[in-house]
Parts: sequence; C-alpha cells; structure tokens
Amino acid sequence: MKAKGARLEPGPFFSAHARAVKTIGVACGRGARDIRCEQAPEALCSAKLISRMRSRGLAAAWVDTLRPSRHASTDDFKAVHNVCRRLAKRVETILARNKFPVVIGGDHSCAIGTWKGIARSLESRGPLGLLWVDAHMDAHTPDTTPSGMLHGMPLACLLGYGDPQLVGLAAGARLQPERVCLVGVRSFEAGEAALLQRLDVRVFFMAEIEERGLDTVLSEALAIVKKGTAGFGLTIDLDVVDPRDAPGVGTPAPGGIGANELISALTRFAREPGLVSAEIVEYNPCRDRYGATASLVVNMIDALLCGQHALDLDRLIEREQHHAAHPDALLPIPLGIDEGRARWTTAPGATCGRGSRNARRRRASRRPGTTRSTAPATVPGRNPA
Ligand SMILES: [Mn+2]
Repeated sequence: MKAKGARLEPGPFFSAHARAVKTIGVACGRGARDIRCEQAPEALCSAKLISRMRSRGLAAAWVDTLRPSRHASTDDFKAVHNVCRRLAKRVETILARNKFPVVIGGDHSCAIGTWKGIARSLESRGPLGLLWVDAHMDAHTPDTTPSGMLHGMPLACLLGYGDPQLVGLAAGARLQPERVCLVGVRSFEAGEAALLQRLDVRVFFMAEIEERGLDTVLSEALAIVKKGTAGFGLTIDLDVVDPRDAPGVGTPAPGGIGANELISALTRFAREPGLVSAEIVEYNPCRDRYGATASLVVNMIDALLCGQHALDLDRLIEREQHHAAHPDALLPIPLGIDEGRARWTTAPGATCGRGSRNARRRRASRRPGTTRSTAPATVPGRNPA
C-alpha cells in the first residue's frame, strides 16, 4: 500500500544516482557506407539529452566528442581505429574513477573502443557481460563481410575475431562468448551467424521476442550477462526499433521492437546495480522525421538510467497549453502510481480551460467520473483503502 501523497520518484536504485554520468560523443560514421551518423552527437547534444538527465537529479555532463584525427582523413580503417583507441582509454578512465560512462555514437564500430575500454577497466575484478540490442549481428570478420564495412564487425572484434590492430586495442581485452547475448536480431548473413553459433553466443531473434515477449527475453538476457561477471554493459543500436518509430537510423530494418515497448522494458535497467556503462549508436539525424528518433534517444536514456517511463511530459504540457483555448477539451489525469510509474487516463468531465489556479487544482484532484467534487485527491491506488 502506498502512503498518502507518495511522490513520483526515480526509486532506490541505479548506480548512476550514486555516480556522475559522463557522456562521450563519437562523431565518426566512417565504419558505415553512409557516414552521416557522425552528426549524431551534435544533434543529440542540442536535443537536451544532458538537461533531461540533470532534471532527474543525475550529475550528468557531456565531457567530450571524439572525431577521427586529421591523419586519417582518407583512410576509413585508420579513422575508426584511431577513434576506438582514444575512446577505449577515455571510458576506461571514467569507469576507474567510479563514474558512469555513456557513449553516444557514431556508427556501431565505436563499440570496439567502448567495450574494450570497459572490459579492460573491470579486468582486475572479473569479466564483463554485454547485452547487444540490435537488428543485426555485427559479427562479421574481414573474411565473411560482404560490404567490408566496420560497423558490421564490432562484436566479432570484441570476441577476438577480426583485424589484429582492432582486436589488439586496450591491451587485447576481450569478451567471453558465454557472457554476451544479442536481442532483436532480424537481419544477418550466414558468415556472422556461423561465428556466433560456433562460439555458442545466445541470440534472441525478433521472432522469439514476438513469441515470448520482450520482458521475458530480457530477463533471460540479463541472467546471461550477469552470471559470473564483474558488471555488464548495454549497447543499443537504434535500428532495433521499428523504422516506423525510429526512422533516423543508419540501416533501417523493418519489423522491429516498438519504441514504447522498448522504453518500458528499459526502465528495469535503472534497478540493476551491475550496469556499468551504456551506449546508443547509429542515430542518423538526416533521416530523422520531426526529431522523433532524437526524442527516442533522450527517452531511452531517461528510462534506463532513471527508470522513467515513456511519459512525454513536454508533449503533454504542449497539448495542455494548446487545449487551454478549448474549455471542453479532455485533460489527461493520473489514475494511480504503481512502482514509480504513473498510469494516465482522460477522465470524463475533466475539462481544461482558462481559469483560476484554484479551479485548475480542483479539476486536477477530481475523481474520475465526477464533475463537481472539490474533495481532496481520492485517486484509486494512491490512497490507503
Ligand atoms: Mn549494430
């Protein structure tokens, strides 16, 4: 039973509430044919990613945006190698100082730097688990890749297969296949599937998510990355989301997870003290529509670091202001609060119009279905029975 007047609070969890969040942008799209993911950090920086985290009480900062060095101006491999080498060092140091690194790609090749650096930083305490949320497998080697693009190879590199210069980064730190799993895969080639199968890496395909539900699948995935590890990481390729909800990605693949479903599922990560770092990649601002994918990134971070549900407050406020000109329009009101999540409804009789602040307060506290009550809040689920 909730105490009367319980407030919406993030909850007693999350490592990030105890630690500062250090965000690093990777302005590099040179691992992909379409390099425009390199514009993602700048676009997301202005999408108020940091201010959202701060509004939740996190000590969050954007510490740096890495770009390929000028020496690598023509050579894509050098560009990716150079960025990953520097990225690995940065995240290694951030984690060693007990801060929480958040990496914003760039194309997915940056994962080589991120997770090698994190694995290296954890090494003395134990192995790293990694949850790879992606429409693709990203597990090609130079021998199996049809495209030659490095953003199709990072997972193989992290497992120890691929170009020796990339595999050797961060003193050759690597992941153990039994502590890695993939979620949301629906587009892949035979060569990479064969490697993962040979290594016995667990892959939760999209079909399995549809059959068993995302929450069930994530529970099993979490068990894999937590078992026997010193901590685990989460890398999210935005193309795991259905392109109808996330059009602004590098390589769209139809039939993905719905944005709201994914955000709901991500809230559980805020209660996982073992989560040591998170990465979101493959945002392509040039393909986005009305900033939908950028908002999704901000909401994803909100969900997984703060346990906040996909309640788009900005949109609700906007809608309320819009409807303020129409006294008969319905206003959404909270029905109840359940484990920090508010459930909303549009109550009959809950009109919204210009009026005194007190009148608005009365309306906000009105029980669903009644029209004239000025009684204090008697919202079901919120008060003792
Ligand atoms: Mn990917």
